[in-house]
Amino acid sequence: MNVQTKPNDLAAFWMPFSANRQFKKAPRLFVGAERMHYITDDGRRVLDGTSGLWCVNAGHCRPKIVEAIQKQAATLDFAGTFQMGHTRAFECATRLTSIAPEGFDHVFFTNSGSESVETALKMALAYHRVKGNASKVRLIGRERGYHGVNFGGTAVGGIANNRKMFGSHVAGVDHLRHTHDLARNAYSRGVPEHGAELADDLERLVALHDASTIAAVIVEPVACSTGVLIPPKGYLQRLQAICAKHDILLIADEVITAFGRLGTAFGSDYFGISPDIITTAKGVTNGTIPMGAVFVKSKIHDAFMTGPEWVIDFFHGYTYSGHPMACAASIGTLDTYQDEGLLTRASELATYWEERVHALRGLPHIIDIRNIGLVGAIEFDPVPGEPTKRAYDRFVKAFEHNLLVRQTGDIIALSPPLIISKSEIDELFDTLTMVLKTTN
Ligand code: PXG
Repeated sequence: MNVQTKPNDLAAFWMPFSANRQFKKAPRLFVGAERMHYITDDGRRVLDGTSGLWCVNAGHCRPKIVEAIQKQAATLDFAGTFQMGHTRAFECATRLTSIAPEGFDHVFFTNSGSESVETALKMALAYHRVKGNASKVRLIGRERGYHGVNFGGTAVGGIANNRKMFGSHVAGVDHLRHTHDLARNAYSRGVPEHGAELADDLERLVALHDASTIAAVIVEPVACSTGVLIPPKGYLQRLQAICAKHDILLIADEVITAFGRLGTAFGSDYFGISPDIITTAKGVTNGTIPMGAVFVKSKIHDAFMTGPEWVIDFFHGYTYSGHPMACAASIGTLDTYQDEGLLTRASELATYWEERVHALRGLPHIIDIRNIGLVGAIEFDPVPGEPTKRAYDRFVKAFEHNLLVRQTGDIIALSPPLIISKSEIDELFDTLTMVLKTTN
């Protein structure tokens, strides 16, 4: 493989969610990838412990996906889907609904998780309006939630750094309390025991604002970006029941938890919940071509199909909604998931994974370890006065030792491609153990 691709100038690219000046002094650059590994510009093979950014669920450069994209590029490069169509988009939507949880019979295409979230929030508002409940306009998120970076998602999101610079331009937003409870749940294996009652926080917001003003609640089944916060037993069911009681739509933001991450096709399957709308992206194309998909129950979709047939039913969409290349990539991805049983593979590996991640307990500075499906998180006590440094230093050191992990706050998150073998799980944790033992 040609590794002579080091750019000679890093200045022009203003990198997202990055410490640009620091990165450009000591860049970490990839030039290739294959299955479980990235290849760096200096020719090292790095074990991908994060599926890129939680998206490459089937591993890198998989042949069926590569071939589908190549063929599509040479056959139909672009066709819009506003008042026109192309066959790939319909094929892709049908394939997607066939693996979705019961009742999710319709798909609206976007280009990212952020756009899926905006789409779902707007759908929820418009749904109540077409049903004659125009006063239901409030949107409820959760502290420490992440729903992308557009205005709606930023507003319902609950990460202070993502919000504080940008004002608050979406009116009528409130937040549930988060579910992270180290005092009661530290070192839980899988779903923690304590905290289902935190779902009753929604009743508090209903009492405050009145249900007649609330359109939707959006939560991630597992809040991954903010450090893998796993909901306590019964919490999501309780939240769903309260939403149903007050005619509040429940949006499950499954941008990370869909497509096999927890060992089921969707996170909603794992937790046995049935939300009204499910947002996805990332794994829908194995990260190859940007795409998002919002899954909708017929109850929502059909509510829009009541006016004159020639009138546009939902005034929303993107130039690239259902882009042919993305649809082809998604079909190739679904074929790969299906051929290799990847949507359930995490459940087969979960016990082995859990043992290895919890075996890190006792290494310096660790204050909690969490796991679910093929997701792990290690939380550290912060360096006094220097939050995030503890985990950042470990992330850099792991990369130097050919392992890619993801750092968020003082937490390291792990989410390898679902094709990982047991010996690669061993390699991942052997390297990490060495790194955690030898970093201050
Ligand atoms: N919702 C959820 C639940 C997400 O996890 C988004 C929306 C936004 O998706 P886009 O495609 O617009 O980025 C996300 C994205 C990390 C990390 O390391 C997580 C995300 C993105 C980048 C990094 O935790 N999640």
